[in-house]
Amino acid sequence: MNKFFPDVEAIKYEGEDSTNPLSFNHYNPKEKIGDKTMEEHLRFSVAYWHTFKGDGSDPFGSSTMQRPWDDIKDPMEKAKIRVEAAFEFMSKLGVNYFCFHDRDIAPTGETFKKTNENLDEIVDLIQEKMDETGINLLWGTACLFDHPRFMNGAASSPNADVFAHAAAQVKKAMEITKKLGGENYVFWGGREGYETLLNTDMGIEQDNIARFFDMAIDYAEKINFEGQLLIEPKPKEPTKHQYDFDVSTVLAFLRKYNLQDHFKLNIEGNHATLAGHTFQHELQTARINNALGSVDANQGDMLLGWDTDQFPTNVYKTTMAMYEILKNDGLKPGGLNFDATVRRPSFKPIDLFYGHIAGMDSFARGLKIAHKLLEDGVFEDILEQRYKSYTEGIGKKIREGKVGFEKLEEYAKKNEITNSSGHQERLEAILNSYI
Ligand code: XLS
Ligand code: NI
Ligand code: NI
Repeated sequence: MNKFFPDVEAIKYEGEDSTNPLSFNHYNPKEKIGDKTMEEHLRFSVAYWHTFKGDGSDPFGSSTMQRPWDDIKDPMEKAKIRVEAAFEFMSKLGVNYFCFHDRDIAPTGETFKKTNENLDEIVDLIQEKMDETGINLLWGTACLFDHPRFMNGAASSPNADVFAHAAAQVKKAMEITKKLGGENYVFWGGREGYETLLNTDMGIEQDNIARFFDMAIDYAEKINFEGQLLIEPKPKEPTKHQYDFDVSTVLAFLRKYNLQDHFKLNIEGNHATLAGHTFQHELQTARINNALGSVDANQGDMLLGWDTDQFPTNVYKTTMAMYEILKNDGLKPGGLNFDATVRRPSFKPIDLFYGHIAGMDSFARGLKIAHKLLEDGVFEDILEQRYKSYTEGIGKKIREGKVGFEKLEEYAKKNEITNSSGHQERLEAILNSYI
């Protein structure tokens, strides 16, 4: 496989001093960090939509990207060439996983039936390439936001015919995900939200989404799909207010409808910041609720209020993300999916390699630093000290539910309080010394 990116050979780890832009400085797949190799920890995945479908168009201008399939006109031919190029790209990059939406891999046909036939043909080709390269499917999903029929949402649409169509589409997407051995299935509520409450009944819409999830659980069981079901929170865009706003909102939703045992969350860096949180906040909120399933590894731009889906290159953020992931005992069967796209002026095919290499190296560095932080027990020791008052005396009684307001009043009357400093600046300096 050396047809579409002839100038690039397999990307290798060359160590920190290498200046070869087509090498890894940090990501050394077989190197052990603690008890697992880097590739086992990181489980990198390429997002089919950005890397093989993204053309650089934005609301102000048309496509800029130069891609090996540009000259091919026939949509099915193009889809096949994309598959071939994709597997050459992923093999050379050395990732073990990829993710797709149904509509990324195959073009829509005149009818629903024809669309599914197109899908089946491409899925067979993908299967062949997966067998040939050993690359696996991290997750599949359905695109329920591009087609005009989803203008008012999919499962949350006020139009029951749209709900039915969305169900049929997800049914098929689950089938192909299973067929390809997908390890997870993702639900991102593309247009599940609203533009104005003047025409929206949130109660009905959310009940309907929950019904949709019930049906998905039933169908997964029926076809014996054993992958993890994931929900990906996002606060806004494309709608003004998305129902899966952030981790806490999704957890509350799952609990209200008694769905919590069936889903984990797929957390995206840029979606966290759009919701007014840090990436780490969202990861930790999921982790402490036993719901951290997978990660869409990207970053936003602090000055832009939308989902810029940039490659994650901020080492502070990748470090704290890996810190949470290590504390979660990994992501498996989830992984780190680069839901990220090269900037519009990074239009050369080689930029696809540069983008992924930058992201992979940033996460590999984050992994090494986070591992060291944990090994040295840096923050663990600090936390232990900080919450010590709950391990003995009155604090222990509070934790164990042995005292109420009256006992605490008695205690408070007799005891003076001595507070300790949070030492935030000192902690930030310690973190710096590790980075
Ligand atoms: C969009 C989402 C999307 C999901 C998959 O903002 O991140 O790409 O990851 O549907
Ligand atoms: Ni995403
Ligand atoms: Ni996104």
